[in-house]
Amino acid sequence: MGRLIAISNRTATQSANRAGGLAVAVWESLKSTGGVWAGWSGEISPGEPDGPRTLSDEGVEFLLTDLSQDEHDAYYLGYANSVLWPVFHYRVDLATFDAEAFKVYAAVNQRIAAMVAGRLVPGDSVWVHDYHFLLMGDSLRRAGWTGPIGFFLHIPFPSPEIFRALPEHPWIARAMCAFNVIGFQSEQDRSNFTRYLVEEFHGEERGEGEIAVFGTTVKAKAYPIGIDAEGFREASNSELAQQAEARIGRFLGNRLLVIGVDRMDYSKGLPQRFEAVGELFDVHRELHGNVSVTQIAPPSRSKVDEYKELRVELDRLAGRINGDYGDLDWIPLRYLARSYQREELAGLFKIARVGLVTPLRDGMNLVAKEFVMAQEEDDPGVLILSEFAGAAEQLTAALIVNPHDRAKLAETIHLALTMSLDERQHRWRSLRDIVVSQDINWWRNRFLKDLHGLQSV
Ligand code: ADQ
Repeated sequence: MGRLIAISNRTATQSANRAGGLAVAVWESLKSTGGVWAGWSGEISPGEPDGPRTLSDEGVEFLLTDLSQDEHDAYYLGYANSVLWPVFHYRVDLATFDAEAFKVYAAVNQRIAAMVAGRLVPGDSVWVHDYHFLLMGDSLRRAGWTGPIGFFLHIPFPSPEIFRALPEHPWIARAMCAFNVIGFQSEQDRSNFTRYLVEEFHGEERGEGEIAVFGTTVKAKAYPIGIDAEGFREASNSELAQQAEARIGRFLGNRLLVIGVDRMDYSKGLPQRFEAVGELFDVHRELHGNVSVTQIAPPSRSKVDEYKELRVELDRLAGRINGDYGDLDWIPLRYLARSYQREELAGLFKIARVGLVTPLRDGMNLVAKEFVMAQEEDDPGVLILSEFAGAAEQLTAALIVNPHDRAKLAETIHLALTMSLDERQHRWRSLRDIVVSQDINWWRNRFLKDLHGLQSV
């Protein structure tokens, strides 16, 4: 089998970026297949970026480029994070449409394509990741590469009505069809993309996910991403996990722990979650002093204004709940705006009675799967999962909620806190079976099988 070449904006050489599910997943898959990982170095160069740098780590070779200040502002902060991210998460209202930013976005796709194309040899397969590089298939073709190119979208693909809000949608769709295989997190995303091509460009579905459109054929399928399930279980039994358990245990006492762990992002539904927690304590006074909610949410992409506003909003909501109900020896809602190591999170998940995973939109959400793997069979916690997370298609034994329905969410937390051991075990076993059988290797193998099936293109 030829080499695998992965292209993604961030690469795992940047430890600051390892809080993202993308980095964890790609790193795991590249390490096990051996490969090359191309992307942004994380550095901004004062002038035009120099040629690429290479380095290697644990058998993975990195091919990295700096971004110019203009590229960083217009491609990364601009088009990717202030247009595509909000629109693909159904927040057209938050998008700052900017035709100039799109030009820079396209130019960065082309520049990185040229950097990678020069290194490709026949037999290689290219695997492009995420919304930063929607045009990469087309850019690589223009740079002369004729071999297989797969693409995996880690975030949702919106319904056609929302996608059409993007002024550049016809160009993006046409460029995406230069990929041979397009992977989505969920059936919902796949069907949104297919429906768009059918409605807008008279695409024809040919079965097996194949769509004939723009004079070519593209394969669009759902490949729900998994986690390193056994690795996470081990992490939950590690020394660091036990230390984290002991530390939070001193604060918890006999109280039940409800935990949420998310990057601070408006897609994660944190204000709605905090409001539901407020409602829980408004309605269920018997829980006062007996339940502690801890939300861990480290800021990310913090240079974008909406995230700063979100932080202010969360501070306000947590202040209200703790001001109303907190006592000398009880803080109802603890909110920690910082990052923890994977093992520490695993330890916290393990002793939690309830995991709150309630994004307004999420491609998959790996925290839901990690929470499941950290539980112990003799006393498992309950997962509450948003119907708008890709994970909801697989994790049907979770308590599935609409995160906008504050009263229902509050009642669902109550239900989870009072659920019998028998039901908790029953639900958890079926969740565990899915997370274990559909893990990161299952995801990678399914995708690469389809990509490698194309060696002859
Ligand atoms: P993210 O939006 O980053 O990923 P998610 O899938 O939840 O979301 O992955 C987050 C990862 O970061 C998890 O491994 C989690 O443990 C870790 N993490 C979260 N908060 C942390 C904290 N406070 N400290 C340390 N680590 C933390 C994008 C898409 C998702 C998709 C993934 C993978 O938005 O929908 O599931 O890619 O495809």
